[in-house]
Amino acid sequence: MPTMFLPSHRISPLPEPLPHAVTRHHNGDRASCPGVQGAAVVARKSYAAGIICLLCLLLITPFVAAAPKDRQAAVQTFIDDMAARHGFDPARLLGWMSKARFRKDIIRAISRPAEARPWSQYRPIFLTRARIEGGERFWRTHRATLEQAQERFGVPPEIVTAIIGVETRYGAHTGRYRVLDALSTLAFGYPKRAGFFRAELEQFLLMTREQKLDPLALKGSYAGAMGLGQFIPSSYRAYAVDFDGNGKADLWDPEDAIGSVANYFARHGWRAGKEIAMPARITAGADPEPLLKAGLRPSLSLARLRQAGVEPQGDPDEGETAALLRLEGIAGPEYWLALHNFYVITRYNHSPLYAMAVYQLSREIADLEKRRRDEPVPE
Ligand SMILES: [Ca+2]
Repeated sequence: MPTMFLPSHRISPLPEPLPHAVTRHHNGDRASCPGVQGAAVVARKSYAAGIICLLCLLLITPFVAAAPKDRQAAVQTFIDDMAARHGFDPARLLGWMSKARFRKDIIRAISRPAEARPWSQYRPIFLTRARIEGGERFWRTHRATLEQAQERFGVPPEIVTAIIGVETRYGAHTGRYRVLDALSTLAFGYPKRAGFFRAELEQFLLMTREQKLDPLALKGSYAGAMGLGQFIPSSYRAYAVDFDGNGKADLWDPEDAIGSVANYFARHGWRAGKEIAMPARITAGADPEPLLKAGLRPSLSLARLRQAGVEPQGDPDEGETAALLRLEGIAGPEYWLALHNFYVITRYNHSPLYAMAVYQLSREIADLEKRRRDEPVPE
């Protein structure tokens, strides 16, 4: 059973929106609450602090049983820090954190070693008939929004659609974990990535305040990624846009998700109308190893690649630079030129297999969309 981080001593309704520039000071009315292992609890009035302490004491038993002392202390430090730096009401924060549940299944999920699947096994997960059909349907349903996103950000519909398809099957699976549970569990129960997830928890609380969202209500992946495009909180704050203009960037809403994914790509340097990747052939006797070691950044000129025996199987723009990739395909090694826009896809997820899956899915979706548009089938 999931266990709590802190005792619940206050029912917190929707977060009270606070302008994030405002920092509240509590000089003079800081009261120490022994119920939270000596950690300070800030209250505006001393009698309020007294009531809080009393409630802490009343509810301490399940908490002590549930959470190690160092975790309680880390949570309290986090609360104090959020109050001092961002002007959050500490009692409200304590209310939220007391409802956060420590989930061992999240620790297990993140601790699982990443499987190094070869491309031959990775590709069939994403390049399925259902996902291609789903992409064409998503495109048809959201055609106007996808076209607006292309106009504004230069990112084509098939790329935005493929990202949303790979991440969440077009919104069908946006995550079943409460984001507050996921981020709290990883921030305070997974030392290996504690710094990263504490920063994401901070971003999450800032984001819910800015967007007037309930931090207890939002769900996402076990790592706290949210919405159709699975943005972590720092990305949400940096790249989410209110694309339908209703005053809120809501990444569970397809229109806002489409605009936000396109914005993410634009901000990471997507070049409109440019190629992404193309197959390459290695001429007999050539040794591609040194070129493969150059990494994912597109740092090799086409002249250098040709000189080393790499022949692009396409018509690349001669000004482009590329990286050379080797993937273990069903029929043996496949070589690919990964161009600048391929590198941009890896800014969304660093795996070259991920980027290749997105690229190939985008091509399949675009082909199907074109066929259906040319020859509409009766529904
Ligand atoms: Ca919106």
